[in-house]
Amino acid sequence: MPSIDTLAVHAGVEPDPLTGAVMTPIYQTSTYAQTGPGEHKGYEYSRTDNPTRTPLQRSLAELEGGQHALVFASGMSATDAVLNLLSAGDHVVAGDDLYGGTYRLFTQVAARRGLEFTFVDTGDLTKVEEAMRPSTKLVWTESPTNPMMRLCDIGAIGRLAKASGALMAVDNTFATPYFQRPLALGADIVMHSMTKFLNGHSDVVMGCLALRDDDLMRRLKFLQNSIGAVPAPMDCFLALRGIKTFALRMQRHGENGLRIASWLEAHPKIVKVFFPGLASHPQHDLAARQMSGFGGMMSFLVRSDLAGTLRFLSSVRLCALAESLGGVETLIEHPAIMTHASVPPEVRREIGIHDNLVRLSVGIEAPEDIEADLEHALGTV
Ligand code: P1T
Repeated sequence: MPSIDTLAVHAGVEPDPLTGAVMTPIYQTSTYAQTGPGEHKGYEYSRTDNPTRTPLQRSLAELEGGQHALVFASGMSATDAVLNLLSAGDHVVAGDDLYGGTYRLFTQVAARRGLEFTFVDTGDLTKVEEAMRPSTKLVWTESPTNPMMRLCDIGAIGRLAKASGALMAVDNTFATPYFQRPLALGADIVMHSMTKFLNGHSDVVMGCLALRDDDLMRRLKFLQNSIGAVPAPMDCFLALRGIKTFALRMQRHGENGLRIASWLEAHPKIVKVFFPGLASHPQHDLAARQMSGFGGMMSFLVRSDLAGTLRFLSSVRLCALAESLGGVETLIEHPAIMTHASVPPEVRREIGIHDNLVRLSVGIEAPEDIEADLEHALGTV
C-alpha cells in the first residue's frame, strides 16, 4: 500500500473522464439527465451522490485504511448519523471528555430521542467494562480528547465492544490518520470533523465517517441520503484540495507541536501542559504505542486566575483567538468560555476544564514566531 504522503495526493482521484481535468471539477448541479426513467450514469440527485463528493469519499476511505467513507455537512451531522443507527432504549458508553458540541448532541438532542448515555473516563478500561449493559450498542471515544488530551486504548475497547455486540467509534479529529489509524486498531467507525486538520485551511465545515464493513456502510449511506446533511460540491472541492497537502501539513504540525509543548512546559508562567508527546503525560507510553506521532493539539494551565488567563488570550497577535483547530494558522482558545461552554460547570471542573485552561492548535508557522507571540502574551500574566 502506498504511504500516506502519496495517498494524500492521489487516493480516490482520477482525471475527469470527460475532459482529462487533473483536478476534480466542481459539479455544481442538483440533478442529472436520464436517458429513460431509471437509466442514468450512476448519479440521480445530488443529495444521494455527486461526482465531486465521490472522489473525496474514496480518498478519505483510503487515508483511514477503510473500505468506505461518507461525508456530511459538519462533524456534528456525521456523529448524528452514527446515533441514528440506534433506537430508543439503546445505550451508549461515551468518553467523559468530549468536544462540547458532541456532549450537547448526546445529552440535549439524542437523549430526547430515547437514547441512554453513560459517560466514563475511557482511559480506564475497567470503567468502560463496568458501564456496559446488555442494551449497549455503541462505545463512543475521542483519543486524544478535546480538550484534556487524554487517550484510550482503542484496540482494548474495540475488543470489549465486539464481545458485547456493540459498535466502537473513534472521533479521530485530533490525531488524524497521519498519526493514528483506529480501524486497523479495531474500531468499527472513524469519525472526523474535517473542518479541522483534514481540510486544514479553516475555510470549510464538514464531517466524515470511515469504515470497513459493507453492511454498516449500506445502513449509514441510507441515513446520509435519508437525512440529507450533505456537503456542497464547492466544499468537497476545497476539502479535496486541502487533502493534497495533508501529509506535509501534519508533519509540520507534529514537529511544531512537540517543540511548543516542550517550550511551554519549561515556562515559569505555565503550571502544566497536556500533550501526549511529553514524557510527563500519564499515557505517554500508550501514545507511543498507538500513535505514530502526537500532532499539534495541546492544552495547558496558566499560572494565574481567570482574569490573568483572559489577559493572556487577549494579548496574542500571531495566534488567532478563535474556536476550531487544525488550520495552518495557530489557533488559541479558552475552553470554559468558548468550545466547552455547553458542558455544565460542575462537569467541566470534574474533567479539569478550569478557568486557567487554554487550548492551543499549533499551526505550521515558524515555531520561533509562535513562541515569541506566546512569550509576549505571557508577559501580561
Ligand atoms: O464543528 P464540526 O465540524 O461540526 O465538528 C464537531 C467536532 C467534533 N469532534 C471534535 C473532536 C471537534 O473538535 C469538533 C469541533 N470542535 C471545535 C469547533 C473546537 O473548537 O473544538
